[in-house]
Amino acid sequence: MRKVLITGFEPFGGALVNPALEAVKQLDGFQLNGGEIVICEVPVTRYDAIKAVTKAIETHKPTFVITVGQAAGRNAITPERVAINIDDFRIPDNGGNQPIDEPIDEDGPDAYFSTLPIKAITSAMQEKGIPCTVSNTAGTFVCNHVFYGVQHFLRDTDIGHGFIHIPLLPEQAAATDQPSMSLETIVEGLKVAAQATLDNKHDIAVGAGKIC
Ligand code: PCA
Repeated sequence: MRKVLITGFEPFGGALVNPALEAVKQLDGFQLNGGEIVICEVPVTRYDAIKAVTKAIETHKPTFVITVGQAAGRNAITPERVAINIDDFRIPDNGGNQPIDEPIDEDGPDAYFSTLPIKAITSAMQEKGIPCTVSNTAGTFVCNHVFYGVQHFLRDTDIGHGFIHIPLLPEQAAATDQPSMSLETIVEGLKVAAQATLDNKHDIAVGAGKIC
């Protein structure tokens, strides 16, 4: 049975919930066509976050890993294309760390691309009526940090990994002008992402480019 490890971050920045953690809690043990979802909770703390995911990889021995985090301001589920080798935290993480322009790995390459079929994932969600677009930046906070660190850890393996950002929940956005998405839609979207990952050994050639 192939396993897809889906990880979710704890709340950060003073928030009481993180939609990523709420969503993955509902995905534990979900049966895919030809696989099963396993989950893990990840601290929003530099390096501890990478360790939590690599420990879960060693425990579960998944075929694929999908790391998931919240992105305030996004109006769709957004599979990330690229992780960059930089920590530049606008706010302290949950461990009080606030690096500015420090490399995540001094000896690592500048960037890693997602090894998930991000276009196939995006198309599969859109076909189900779930708003989903490819993102070309995972930021420079703990989500990008984990995306980069896990890609680096998996660089010589055939385990696929990528990061998906999700919007705020309606209750988080209620008193703001931020976009949001229901937990039900986010959970469904991540199930579709996991299934599309299992179903697409190679990504599909669909344009998702952006002009600035
Ligand atoms: N989002 C933050 C870190 C944890 C999370 O869920 C980010 O985008 O970096």
